[in-house]
Amino acid sequence: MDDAALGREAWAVLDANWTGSATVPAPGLYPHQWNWDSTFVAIGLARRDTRRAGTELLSLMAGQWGNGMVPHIVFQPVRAEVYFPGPSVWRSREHRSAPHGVGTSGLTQPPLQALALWRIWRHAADRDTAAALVRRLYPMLVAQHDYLATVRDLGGAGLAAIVHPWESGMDDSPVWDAPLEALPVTGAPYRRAGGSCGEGRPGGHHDPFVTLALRYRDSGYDPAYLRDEHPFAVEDPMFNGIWLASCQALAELAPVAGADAGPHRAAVERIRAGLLERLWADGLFRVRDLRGGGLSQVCTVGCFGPLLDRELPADRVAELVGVLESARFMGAAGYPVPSCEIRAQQFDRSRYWRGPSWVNTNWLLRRAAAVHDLAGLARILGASTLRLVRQAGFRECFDPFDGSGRGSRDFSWSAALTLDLLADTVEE
Ligand code: 2M8
Repeated sequence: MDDAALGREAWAVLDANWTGSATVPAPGLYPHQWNWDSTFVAIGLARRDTRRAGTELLSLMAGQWGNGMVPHIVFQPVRAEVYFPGPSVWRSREHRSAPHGVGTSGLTQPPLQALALWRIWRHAADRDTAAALVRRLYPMLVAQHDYLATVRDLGGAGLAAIVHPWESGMDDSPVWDAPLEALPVTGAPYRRAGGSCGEGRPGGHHDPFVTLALRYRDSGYDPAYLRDEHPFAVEDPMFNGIWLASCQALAELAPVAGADAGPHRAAVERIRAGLLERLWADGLFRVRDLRGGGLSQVCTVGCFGPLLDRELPADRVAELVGVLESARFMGAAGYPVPSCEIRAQQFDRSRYWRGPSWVNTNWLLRRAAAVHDLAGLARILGASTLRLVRQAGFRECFDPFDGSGRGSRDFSWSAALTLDLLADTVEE
């Protein structure tokens, strides 16, 4: 299939998954708006349709809570209970800080929105529309970052902690196994049958996910409960790497919004220092369990998140890229980048976030390669990602050895980021 035909197919997927104001991740299993899915979609739309990219972000931010948190799901009014856990589980409308016009989850996801806005700004043909969008979104993004820097600095060292595996976006990653196993057992069952990577998502395994969500909800989504009692609190290098890149983006967008870039630059320095001091060990960034488990041993694609920092010291960049290109990750996979280190005991080529390759993480690593002027690596990542979708379609994820598709079909971020890759030559 030539590039033009692939691009048309990608647009058709995005149009089919468009609700009129937002794009759902995939038909069927995911009928609502997800935080980072929508933001990847906005990145894909950025070069061709500034207005629709803006609408996508604005509809997500309509779910923002008064405390600044941007929820991981904004529920669509129709088919609200098709997805578990739906609005009746989260009960966001009962919380004074949550928006009342729309139901949301009570958790967040990687804060990619400022980076997406920067991409929209950078690529927009219509400068006035883009500038107006920046001015509108900027205060919302500042509030989001303030929330992360205050309520979520559970380790007290400048990093944001996640309080549920769903917040990472990499739900079943083996890095959560140890903190989840340490949780007290309770009877809150995960009720969804099947699943997107249904072959790899046994319901029982997700019971602790429900327990954690209910405990946080029943605290009244209380910051003091998160700080003092919540049993899952983890500093994740991908979440914080994305946050850092979004702070760099806000620093560049601040003058467009008539604001001072200084606080964003200070945040970048703070997050970088936190990453290097707290998460770096044995040549990689690792996940830190704040509830006593220390640094994780298993390495996943999330360990490369801080490569998104264009000012990461060159020796760290070289070490990380060495691991990424080695047989532990890209070097032994036909279709990079596996979501878990291949030689790890926990690696599973078909199980959701425990081995398959994903378009969104490939895109992030490709951007990281580009910001460090690693043109060869960026080219390989772009070309192998396009090879995956050409051969298997816009699937949710892919077998890293033979490239076969896994999980949902017509998956929005796979289609949207394909558009970006098709439009791109190595940049920055
Ligand atoms: C997956 O997560 C949701 C929960 O948020 C689920 O499994 O039900 C993850 O792959 C996540 O990264 C993604 O945002 C979401 C929707 O595509 O699905």
